[in-house]
Amino acid sequence: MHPRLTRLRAAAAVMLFAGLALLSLREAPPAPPGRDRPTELLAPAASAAGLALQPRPGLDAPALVEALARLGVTARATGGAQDPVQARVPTGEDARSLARRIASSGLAASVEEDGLVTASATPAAPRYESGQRAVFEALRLPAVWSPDGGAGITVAVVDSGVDWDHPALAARIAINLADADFDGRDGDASGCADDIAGCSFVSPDTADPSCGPLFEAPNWRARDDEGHGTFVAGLIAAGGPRAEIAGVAPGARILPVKVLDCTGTGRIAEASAGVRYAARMGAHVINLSFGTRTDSAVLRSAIEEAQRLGSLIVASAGNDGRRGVTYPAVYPGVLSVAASGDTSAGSVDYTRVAPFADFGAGVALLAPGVGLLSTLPPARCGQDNWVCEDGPYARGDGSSFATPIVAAAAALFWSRHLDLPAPFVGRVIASAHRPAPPGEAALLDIALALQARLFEAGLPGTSRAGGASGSGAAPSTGN
Ligand SMILES: [Ca+2]
Ligand SMILES: [Ca+2]
Repeated sequence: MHPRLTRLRAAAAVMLFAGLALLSLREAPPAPPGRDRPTELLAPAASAAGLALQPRPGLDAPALVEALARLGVTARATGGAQDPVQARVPTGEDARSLARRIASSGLAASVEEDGLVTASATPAAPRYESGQRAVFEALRLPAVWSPDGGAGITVAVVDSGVDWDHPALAARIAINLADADFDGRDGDASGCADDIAGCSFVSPDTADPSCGPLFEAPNWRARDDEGHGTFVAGLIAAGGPRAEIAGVAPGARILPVKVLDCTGTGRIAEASAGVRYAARMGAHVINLSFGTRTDSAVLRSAIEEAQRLGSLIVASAGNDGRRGVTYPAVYPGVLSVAASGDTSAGSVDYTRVAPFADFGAGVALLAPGVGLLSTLPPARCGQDNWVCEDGPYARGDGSSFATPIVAAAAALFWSRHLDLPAPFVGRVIASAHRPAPPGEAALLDIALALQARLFEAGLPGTSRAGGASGSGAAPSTGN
């Protein structure tokens, strides 16, 4: 079998057509500033120390500083007459209120939070330059990447498990201290006994007979005997001093949830149980790099419950190279992702859909899904066409692997706006892309996502912390 086909297997395994589910995501991007308002106002965080202002045409920076002083605002020019001006947020006023005040004065062409671009850092991981730079640059990620990007966010990888001993992942696993006593009981009512680091829902009764030792599900041993889930996890959050690659959101935590067996195949019931568990555990983002061609009331209900509990679901659109996508990617509110990476011109063009990826109006976003470098359990190197490159790292292709890039982008954005509810985060990410042809998805633009214009989009009054939450304790951060 062609290696690529093998890597695509998990996405195809648990695999109808529909193209309407994401309308709700696509219909309401954050509102752009109205044409009648000359000042462009980008959302400042309430806690921002300062604002960055672009002087309006005809007003130079020193004149703007003087005019602001008359409004009681301390400001300084950063350079030349047409360079930006920094305004300090006065004690007793929040950044948003100050931004609105300056915007309504008409003195500035634009007003925004100052400081978003200061987090810039090039990943120092040894294999970044040779193995990842092209992908990061296609995503416009390097300018906003940081080693703690995604901090405070838990991403559930509902997949074949995760190798939690992997040097690039060991420090990135969400640890559940509420049931870490190994007494055989489900002490925190999470639905899984002693689930210190995730849970497996794969049962010996339904797994492929070729799989190794399996335990009665649910079981805390969410180890990865396929490799697919570990590969997904590395793309999201690989990091730490021993990591040789950089995850998109290395500050995020991974919650391993095993629903696919050693052949990358799973059952609807087990996958649905895994989704429900992830949501109960407080996962902000749930990554589903699998799909089925059959609509399922059970799976749909699990997705709805997870959304009710406040999770954002990101799912793979499938790998059949045709128009239309798979379940659960088409369910309402699910962020559906297809792989990009057109190799027809000899080099990889990440702005175009990959030849094997499903596409069409149901796909919210494209993300790179060809030639990706990520983590693999060492025991899987050389097995089933996984080819490791000098250590427990391998290359993979597929919409399965484009999906976690979008999940990680959601983690990066959410990490900066922790009080936003999942549907809002989903709308911001779905609208952060390169220009798209009518009716088609386009490549995710992470820098754009992080500069999203929240102002006027209306910050909802609900929050994850204050809204409905699961009975299970949220995973705490382990080290
Ligand atoms: Ca226990
Ligand atoms: Ca438990």
